[in-house]
Amino acid sequence: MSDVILVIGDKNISSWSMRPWLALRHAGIPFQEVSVKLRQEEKTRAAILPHSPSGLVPVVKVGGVTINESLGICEWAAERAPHAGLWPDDWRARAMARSAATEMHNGFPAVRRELSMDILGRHPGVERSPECEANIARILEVWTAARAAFGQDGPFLFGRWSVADAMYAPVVTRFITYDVPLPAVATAYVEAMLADPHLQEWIAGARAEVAGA
Ligand SMILES: N[C@@H](CCC(=O)N[C@@H](CS)C(=O)NCC(=O)O)C(=O)O
Repeated sequence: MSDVILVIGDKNISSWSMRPWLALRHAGIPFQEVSVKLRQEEKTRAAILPHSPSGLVPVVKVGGVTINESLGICEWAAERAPHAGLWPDDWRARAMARSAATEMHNGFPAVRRELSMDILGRHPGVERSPECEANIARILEVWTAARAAFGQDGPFLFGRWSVADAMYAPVVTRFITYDVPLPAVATAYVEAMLADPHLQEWIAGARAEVAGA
């Protein structure tokens, strides 16, 4: 049994959980998965707190420590599996990938608020505020710049799959859920992400959880 425990929320809606889960899968790090049902008010908090003093998921428990924050977990995964290449090799690409990942981690509040993750849902008619449109435009700018500068070696933002892709995976599913019109470069990226077997496994897990709810 693995010494790594990853505590996550519901796969259909927990965008923050999806990111490190994908990173651990891509890194080939075995882990025990513990799932907490979100949006149950005090019950959710009571279920999370024994695992995570921050009261939030995702969290990794390993070696007697607790690692919270999705990006912090991805960084730990990159260190734990250095040969998995969770960050690009080239320092320029790596710097840009870190910048893209952190911009996602603390940015795009209108996208997060107005287009909340609902992988299996389809809500094409949802109105978007100007702030949300501006967030979307900036995301597309980040994707386009990454693909143009470093996309030669593969279909992901920096060619090979990286933590930057983990951070934007929930945006990919949101663009589908809310039927956001995309330029060709973004459509190709979305298709590549959806073809990723690990993302497919996560989506299948979401389907199973929703069916069993
Ligand atoms: N900045 C945190 C955000 C984590 C977060 O907001 N998690 C949500 C679920 S996606 C949560 O735990 N909510 C607790 C609740 O719903 O009670 C991260 O990057 O991990």
